[in-house]
Amino acid sequence: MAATLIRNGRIVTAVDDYTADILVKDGKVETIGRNVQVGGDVEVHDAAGLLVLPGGVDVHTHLDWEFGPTYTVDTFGTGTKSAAFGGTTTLIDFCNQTAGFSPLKGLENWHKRRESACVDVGAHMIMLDVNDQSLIDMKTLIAKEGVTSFKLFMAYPGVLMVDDGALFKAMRVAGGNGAMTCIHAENGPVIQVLVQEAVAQGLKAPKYHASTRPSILEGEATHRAIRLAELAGAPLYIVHLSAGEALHAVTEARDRGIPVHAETCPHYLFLTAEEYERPGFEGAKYVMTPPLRDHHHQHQLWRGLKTDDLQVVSTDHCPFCFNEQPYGIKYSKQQGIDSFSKIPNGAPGVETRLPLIFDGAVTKNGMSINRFVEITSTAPAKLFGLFPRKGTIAVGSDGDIVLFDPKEQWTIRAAEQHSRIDYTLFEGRPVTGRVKKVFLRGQCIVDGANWRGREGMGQYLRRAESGAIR
Ligand code: DUC
Ligand code: ZN
Ligand code: ZN
Repeated sequence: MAATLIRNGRIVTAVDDYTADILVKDGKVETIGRNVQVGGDVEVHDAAGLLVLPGGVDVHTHLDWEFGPTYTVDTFGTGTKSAAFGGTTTLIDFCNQTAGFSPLKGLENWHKRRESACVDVGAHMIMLDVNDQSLIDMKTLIAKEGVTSFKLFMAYPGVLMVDDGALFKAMRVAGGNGAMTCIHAENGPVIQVLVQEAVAQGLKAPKYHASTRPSILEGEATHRAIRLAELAGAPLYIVHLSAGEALHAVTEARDRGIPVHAETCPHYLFLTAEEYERPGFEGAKYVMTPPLRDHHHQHQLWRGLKTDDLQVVSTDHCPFCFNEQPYGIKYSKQQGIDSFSKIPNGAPGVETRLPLIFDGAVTKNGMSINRFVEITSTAPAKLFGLFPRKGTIAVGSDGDIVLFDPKEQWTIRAAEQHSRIDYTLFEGRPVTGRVKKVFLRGQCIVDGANWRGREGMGQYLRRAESGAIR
């Protein structure tokens, strides 16, 4: 592969901030220095005036994902292209074990779908059926396939939920073999009661999605997951944390030295449950799980990012079109037009994570650019066995690099994004800070508005041990 030189940029990692040139050869950073000299066969990019950041690492996406009777609308091709335009060069995507089948079979199916990926992708395995054989298969996934994290659901009884005994057994195997347990922490059976009661009373609008999933049930499940992980001796990662009660449980455990980690998502940081009051069926766009919360939770999430009780901002990119598109009804929110309980749970976001967090955290909230890099790239790479290959700019690391203009002002528009989704949660929102160029292993794949990547160029990431920031 040809070499690439990025000149004169301000390189910012989770710890560094300096101006230098970066030479990437054969996909890896070869040299970082001043006035690096190269021959005419090297593609040169001038980064003067721009930030030079490690490619974003988004450890929570659902591409081409089966969820009950629904499917997310992005293929790996479209979802990863969208990620690239948003400055993200690494995804860890969720792969399902189908109940009654081995998780190894789930991985095999996922590999067929991920062949069209344009950026590098790893897999978390969602365990639906925890039994003697699947516990052995977990060890195979860790040792042979580089799948070093597992997600288990405490919500969705009858669809995705596993009981506490299964949760505990899976945690013990994961923790004992160098893997992270990721938990969707909401009390599913109690939510089911609330949903059934609401439906019986004829409450149909999208806003009842939020009122039937109160934050106290996220707090309870988070606390329970932490206690089970503690007993199992397993590191834990709470996905899509939205509620102050849940953060309180994480903070308390971390203060006791328990290896508990958590992510939140841009929608919980910037949007509130008021979105469900939109006219007509519009609130369905905001139906994701957990739901958007009241404003006071946001203060706590920002506090958590500041004090490192929250380590990661990921997207939970789980796109279902608002209107039925040529792909069909099973990919759209319209499935739930008659009842909030049938609205597919999930929202898009993979393309807007970096600009939203840069704007909301760095430009408007005083977060350092180092911390911005840490929560969007370095910490997720470390927690999930990808560091230092991903998550930083250093000699020997992959040449995954983003040139970012911290001053450019622009407006988020769904029509300008690259996902198959037909809306964004942030339509019309002005932001400062924009991705200008993106390099995947040294190759320029995004150049302003131009796409220079291709489907199939993304590599599978066989990950090392997960579960700790070392
Ligand atoms: N949990 C997720 O992580 N994504 C989509 C739906 C859900 O419940
Ligand atoms: Zn979840
Ligand atoms: Zn998710």
